[in-house]
Amino acid sequence: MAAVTEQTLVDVENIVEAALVDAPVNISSVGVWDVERVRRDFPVLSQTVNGKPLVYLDSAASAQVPQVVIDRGSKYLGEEHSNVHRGVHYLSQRATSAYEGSRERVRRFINAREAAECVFVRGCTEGINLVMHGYGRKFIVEGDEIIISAMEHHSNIVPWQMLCEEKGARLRVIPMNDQGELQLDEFEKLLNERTKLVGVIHISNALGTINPVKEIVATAHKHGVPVLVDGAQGAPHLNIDVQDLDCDFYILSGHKLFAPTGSGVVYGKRELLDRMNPFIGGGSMIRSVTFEKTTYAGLPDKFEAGTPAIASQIGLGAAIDYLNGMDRAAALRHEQELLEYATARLNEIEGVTIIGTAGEKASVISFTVQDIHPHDIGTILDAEGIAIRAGHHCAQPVMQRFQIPATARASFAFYNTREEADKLVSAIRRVIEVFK
Ligand code: C6P
Repeated sequence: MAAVTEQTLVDVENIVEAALVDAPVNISSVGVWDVERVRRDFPVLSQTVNGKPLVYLDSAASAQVPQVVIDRGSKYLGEEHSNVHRGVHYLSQRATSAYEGSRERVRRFINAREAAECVFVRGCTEGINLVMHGYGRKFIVEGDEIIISAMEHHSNIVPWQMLCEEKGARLRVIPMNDQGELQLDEFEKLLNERTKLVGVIHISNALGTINPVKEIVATAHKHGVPVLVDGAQGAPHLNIDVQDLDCDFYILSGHKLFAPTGSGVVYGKRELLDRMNPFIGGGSMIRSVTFEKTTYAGLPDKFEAGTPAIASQIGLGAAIDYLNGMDRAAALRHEQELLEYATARLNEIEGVTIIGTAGEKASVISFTVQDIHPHDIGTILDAEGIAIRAGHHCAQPVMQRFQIPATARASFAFYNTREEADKLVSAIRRVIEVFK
């Protein structure tokens, strides 16, 4: 690999700036949410499924991708395809510029201090594992404690359990109430001099709860404990400002943020990332290698061994441009209106129980219908062209807390409509008829 000189970095910075100036902006800010107009940006939404117009209510699993993101990926593959950070040739410089331009877009989107604090990973799961290996394995020892919450996704449970097993550390869990809200007074009691990390989900994928992350961070910091926020569901539904939250790590998945799969980000404060061990070893993450000793590159390269998912990460930058080009406040308001509307209409149906009724919720509705298995609900809805998710949502402890095996889950994005909520409600009524 060619050594990265200061001149190369200056060149890349210049090209990145140029790429940012060219960023496409395709939705004007008008205050009123024109959902039909927005839907036309998402080609996948205009198809029929099982002879019915697709009603896509599974954006919490993977959000759909707008045409501008598809076009940006095609442009890279068709005109710029090449490896990054390696070549002195034209194509490699263009690819590097686009890739680093995407990082700068991420920086602005989450308001990180510097782009180097935004490490590209393939998704939230890989991101949390990066922190577990880089931070956890280096700084957590026998007898230490890690605090997570009762509503974590498996990806913010299992890595810490693996670490606890390896190190002889202990996992502590912030409990939640029957509404699916964290009990913060209990959290405060769990913090002590053995606590080395707090890991908390921003928005629960299984319940929709929006957690008061800023407050959780402030409480943990009073005890000198860093906080990792699982932002897989937070970034699509909230404006994220990592400096305001003051979190130490914020992890997000691109495919939930209208970008391709294989993209994602670990934001980390420089002072922590600098002190952490690399995650995986290989090319691109080194300063020098001899058989006796390897020294590592600076941020973010230290954590980006091997050829990254270039097309996907460039797509993430395009998705961020797309979000920046819209009236995001109106989009988020529209999602909240859908949440309220669909919640009220589902509550009208006898036999429907909504799991997760927190005061602060995002547009994710988990529910059960009598004792009908959610997989049956999902299958019947699919026949109507309605895509929901059914199962434990990789949050089995949430299911255990509510003493249910699974839920049906409808998750709404800014491209969904009231009519789609109505179709969901009618279809649930038909499910009940079928099982009568
Ligand atoms: N939740 C859902 O349907 P990956 O798969 O690595 O991109 O993201 C994992 C993840 C982590 N945290 C939260 C809060 C999540 O919601 C997810 C993914 C999907 O709810 C698939 S299980």
